[in-house]
Amino acid sequence: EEQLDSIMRLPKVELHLHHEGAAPPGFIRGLAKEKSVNLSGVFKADGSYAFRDFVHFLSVYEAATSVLKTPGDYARLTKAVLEESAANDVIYSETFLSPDFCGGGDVGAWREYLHAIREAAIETERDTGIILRGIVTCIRHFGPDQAKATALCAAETAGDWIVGFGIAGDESRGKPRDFAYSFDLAREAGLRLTAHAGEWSGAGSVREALDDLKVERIGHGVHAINDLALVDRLVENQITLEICPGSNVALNVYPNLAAHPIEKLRQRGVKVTVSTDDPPFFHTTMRDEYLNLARSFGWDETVFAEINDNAARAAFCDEDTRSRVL
Ligand code: ES4
Ligand code: ZN
Repeated sequence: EEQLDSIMRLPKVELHLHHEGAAPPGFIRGLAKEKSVNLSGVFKADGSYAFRDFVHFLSVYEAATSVLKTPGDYARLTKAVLEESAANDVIYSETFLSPDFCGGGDVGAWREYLHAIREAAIETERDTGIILRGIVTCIRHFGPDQAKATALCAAETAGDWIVGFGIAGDESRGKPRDFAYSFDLAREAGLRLTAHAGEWSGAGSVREALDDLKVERIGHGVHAINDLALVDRLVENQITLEICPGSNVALNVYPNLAAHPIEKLRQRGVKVTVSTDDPPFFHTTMRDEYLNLARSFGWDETVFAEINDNAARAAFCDEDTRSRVL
């Protein structure tokens, strides 16, 4: 128990966190009340987020985040999110941000949202030490045209603390290659690349993300375990997986943590990392993730040191920043 306690309190690098998806339900409910927005259907009777499955989750997510209307709202959200992460001993966090939710794809509005988020992050870094970097993310089910607008926003704001470009959303819609233009544009602007793949689709979607989008990290990627030649490729090319075990169990990708392939992938030499995805939606925190992995797989501090080192090395920040979290 004493050992679990010190594992829980280890400093952590988190690479896969959706900025709005980290909003505590009480925060969203409070904003809805202030703005007289009706959020019926978003919450269960106990106050937690209500959803049946992943596609329903995406629509509840959009409804909940519709109360985030101004750069000031995002500043408040950023403080709430980073304070919660810091309370879980997270020292460095990369969050997914979308112009689709922040200004509707207009570059000028997007800049104002980013400025507000950045100011709030600097203030929270001063108070808690936590470092924030941003990954601009297009939404797959909004289609390739909207993704191009997102990539243009990303290219315009690359550098400083905006370090990456990615894709999230409904994996059943479209193909990675439909988004290749946007990823090329982001890469040429100097952004590092990651893509959600292999969460809802099979190992083939991970191959497509690598071949067609040329990403260096994969969000989830857990279904790679069904294709051992692909696993070898991930090992050889040091592709890091942003694994979110609690999210996968909450959304029933796996029935329980014992059935989750994170340990098999790690044993085969894949660079695995641990993140929370949308923590209040999935009733998890970084401390919970660490505790549950220690309990399910018997991971000790040496294993967590390896996991966290993988995350620090795969972080999209500059080398000075990396040296502060290694
Ligand atoms: C997601 Cl678009 C989006 N938002 C939050 N979490 C996600 N997971 C996959 N796509
Ligand atoms: Zn995600």
